[in-house]
Amino acid sequence: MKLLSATPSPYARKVRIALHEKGIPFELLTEVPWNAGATAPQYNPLGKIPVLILDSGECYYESRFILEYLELRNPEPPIYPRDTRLLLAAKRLEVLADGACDAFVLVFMERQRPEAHRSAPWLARQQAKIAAAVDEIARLIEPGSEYAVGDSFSLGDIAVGTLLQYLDVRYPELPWRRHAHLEALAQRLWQRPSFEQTVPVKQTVVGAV
Ligand SMILES: N[C@@H](CCC(=O)N[C@@H](CS)C(=O)NCC(=O)O)C(=O)O
Repeated sequence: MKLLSATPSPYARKVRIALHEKGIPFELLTEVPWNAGATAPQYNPLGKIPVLILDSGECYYESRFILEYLELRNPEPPIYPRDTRLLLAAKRLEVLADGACDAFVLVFMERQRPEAHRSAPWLARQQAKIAAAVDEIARLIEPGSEYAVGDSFSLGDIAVGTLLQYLDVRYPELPWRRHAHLEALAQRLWQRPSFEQTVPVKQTVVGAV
């Protein structure tokens, strides 16, 4: 199978980490989805990466849906906790982390505009969402726990570890490290080979979007 990806994308990274953790071989196709000529619309009507392209040509898009596909088709090792309470807790962390990334994508696009055309209230609105989501993630994760939920690596770790490193690359002014237990969790997660091999790298968007 192939994964259509972008180097800074936290959504694509979630999938890359899951593929790595599950030991599933794949070919990585990288593009800048915002640039003219991006191939994402050929595979995903929504025109977004990540897209998982199966050998049959069937495509799965939307990171949460791709992760569900991977878990259903390749249940071992699990990234979805088997305990319902822990599964819901992990999915809540994913909702918050994805939502913070969504808000940051809006900030990023707004910052692409000439300064005079930027909306300060819009930027503040999105930035407040990111800060609130990070604070809620910090509240939900027990200080001192080795993993985001329960006692094993899961979707919750993928979502939170990915969000925090994305913020470091794209939004370093956010002081998320004031949550010391999040910093400790992130440092542990980032040492896993699946995180080390997928560190986000900035891309340059060419032209107006
Ligand atoms: N909710 C989607 C978000 C994916 C997304 O926003 N991808 C961005 C790159 S990080 C993209 O491809 N944007 C191109 C566009 O919207 O045209 C997911 O989880 O997969």
